[in-house]
Parts: sequence; structure tokens; C-alpha cells
Amino acid sequence: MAKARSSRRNRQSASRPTPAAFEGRLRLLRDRLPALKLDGFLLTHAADIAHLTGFSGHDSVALVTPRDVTVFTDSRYTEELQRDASHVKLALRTKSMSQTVAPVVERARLSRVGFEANFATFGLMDGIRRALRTSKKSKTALVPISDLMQRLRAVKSTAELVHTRHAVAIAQAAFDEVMRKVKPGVTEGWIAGALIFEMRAAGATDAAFDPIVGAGPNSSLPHYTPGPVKLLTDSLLLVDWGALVDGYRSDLTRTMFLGKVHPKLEKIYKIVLEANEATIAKLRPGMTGKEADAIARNIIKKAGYGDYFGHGLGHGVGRDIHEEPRLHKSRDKDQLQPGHVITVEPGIYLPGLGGVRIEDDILITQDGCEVLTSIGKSFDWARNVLRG
Ligand SMILES: [Mn+2]
Repeated sequence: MAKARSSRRNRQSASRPTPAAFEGRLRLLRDRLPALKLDGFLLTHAADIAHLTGFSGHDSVALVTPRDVTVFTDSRYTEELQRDASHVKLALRTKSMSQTVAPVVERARLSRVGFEANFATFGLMDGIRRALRTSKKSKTALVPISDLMQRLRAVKSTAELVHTRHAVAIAQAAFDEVMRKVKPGVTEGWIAGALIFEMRAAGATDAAFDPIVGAGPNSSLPHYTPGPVKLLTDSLLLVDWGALVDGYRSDLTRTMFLGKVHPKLEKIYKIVLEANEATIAKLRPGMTGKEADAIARNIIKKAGYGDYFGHGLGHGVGRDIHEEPRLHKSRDKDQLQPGHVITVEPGIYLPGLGGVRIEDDILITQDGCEVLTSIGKSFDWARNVLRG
């Protein structure tokens, strides 16, 4: 018992943001409300609530007003809330969530309350709306807003970057450990499970997402689900994985060869590597998501594989595995800013033969960028890393 208590204290002092950090984050949200003519904001996405309060429970809702923050949760989470977010008000849910939230919104006499349109469920918002309507006094309008919190969370503080760097370090160490054991006959599922085990054994909360491990031709499916498929000699292996550490995620991909390399796969490996490196060399604040995407896409197009690179170049990564900003041809206005953490992950996928993707995590800085990931990626590395 005593031991558990002291380790909890260690963890808190090591990595918990100070109340001042939450005040700063809340101020950024509150500063946006007047322009949107809002006097309150409802949060339903666990990552947004954790970012603003420190509370990381699920099935919870938070109401931010200019004066205070209320978290609506149930008895499973009350101890956690009091421990991690003692600066917020607790509203214990005993009835449905909508019947718990509505009276608090009403008592606060709010006229326009925003909510994140991309995360709130229709069921919850409709329930709150109905509960408010049954009360004669209430005149509160619920207003859908897109990507407000996503944009606020996109720029990372130094304190947040400590967690991201830690998530990268744990993912990379697990990769090194597991790849030493990979040899012909090992299955995709074993590799995926071993990566999760090694990351958790090293202190990660979990994997950042279910690892994608594609052996041979399976590597041409960008979001393949690994199974009991054995890795054969003279084939390739694509691994896309990351760690979740203190609420922050990393996201990497490497493609490697076992035995003889098919000349066509060698060719696309070198093109994808050039696209990855040329893009990273040019990333800087002020560049749009479309411009960044175009650097990699033009290289792949010129080499004749434009039709085999279907997804966007990359995405923000933080509390969510896919978040703002997006590096995509549709993003011609949003500019990269210092503090953005993004992935750069060009790929070429040849159905029936195999796919190559090389993904790094990048921090946008004042005058360029910093590559957070440091695992090898040269063709020689890819050919030699699996020695089994
Ligand atoms: Mn990714």
C-alpha cells in the first residue's frame, strides 16, 4: 500500500502539468469564445478534456464557461478526478448524461454553448437539447463548432514535447528489441504482439494504435490488420507502430527486406525514401499542408508511381493518433506553425507485390524542423536490419 502511494507521487511530480499549465490552456479556449458569440463550451472528446483539465477518464463531459470548469462523470472516476483535476467542479452523473448536463447549463444561464461537431454524438446533444426544452426558463442554444480544440491542441508546448519524445524513444527501443528476433517463420501477429509487450514493459500506457504488420504482399494494404501469416524469406515486411506515453502518441513506419530483394521493390523503396527525405529537408513554418504533400507527391509522380500513393502525406500526432494539422492536397490554407508535431509518411503500394512506406515524426521549429525519430531508413539499413 505504502509502496503504491509513493510511486503514484513520483509519477505525479515527474510528469503532471501544473495548475498554471491548465489555466493557460483554458485561457486559449476562453479567448476564442467571444468571436464565436459563445458563453460556454461543451467537450465530449476524452483527449480535449484531458488537455484542459488533466482528467483522463472516459464517458465524461466537460463544460467550460468564462468562470469555471465542470466535469460530468460517474462514480468509477471520482477518485481519479479529485486526484488529477482538483481545480475543476465535479458533477456526479446518476441519471443519463444529458439529464445531468442540462440542469448545470441552465443554472449557469448560458445563451450560446458550443460543442465539437466532430466528436459529440447526436444522441447526447439531442438529449441535452430536449432536456433544456422541457424547462421553461432555459433559452440556451447549442452550437456545433468544427475543430476548435483540434487547432488549439495542434501547437505543442515544451512540456508536451517531453511526452512525445518519450513516446518516440519507447517505440524505437521496442522496435530494436523485436526486430532482433524476427526471422523467416515468425508471424505478423507475433511481431505486433511483441511490439505492444515491449512498449508496455518499457512504461508505455499502451500502443498508440494497433500495430500494422504486413508480411510480403500484405504490405501493399496501407491499413492492413496483422494475422497468423508467416514471414517468408526473400520478402519484405512493413511495420507501422507507435507508443502512448503520458497521453501522447508516436507513429512510425519502417519497411524492411528479408533475403533477396525484388528489383521493383528496391526501386520503389528508393523513391519513397527520396520523397520522405526531400520533404523533411524543406519543411518549415508557413508552408501549407498542400505544399508539403506536393513535394513528396511530385517525386513519386515523376517516377511513374503517382497512382500508387493514394493517401495524404501525413498528419498531426499528439493526444490523438490523427489530429491537426493535415498534410493533404485539400489543405491549401492551413499553414504549418512552430510547435506542430506531424508525420511524414509517403508510400507506394503495388497490389500483389508489396508496399513501401517510410514514416517519421517531425517537430516544426521557428526556422525549419526537427526530426524526432532516429531509426535507420537507408536502403542498406532496410536490407540488413533483419538478419534472422
Ligand atoms: Mn501515421
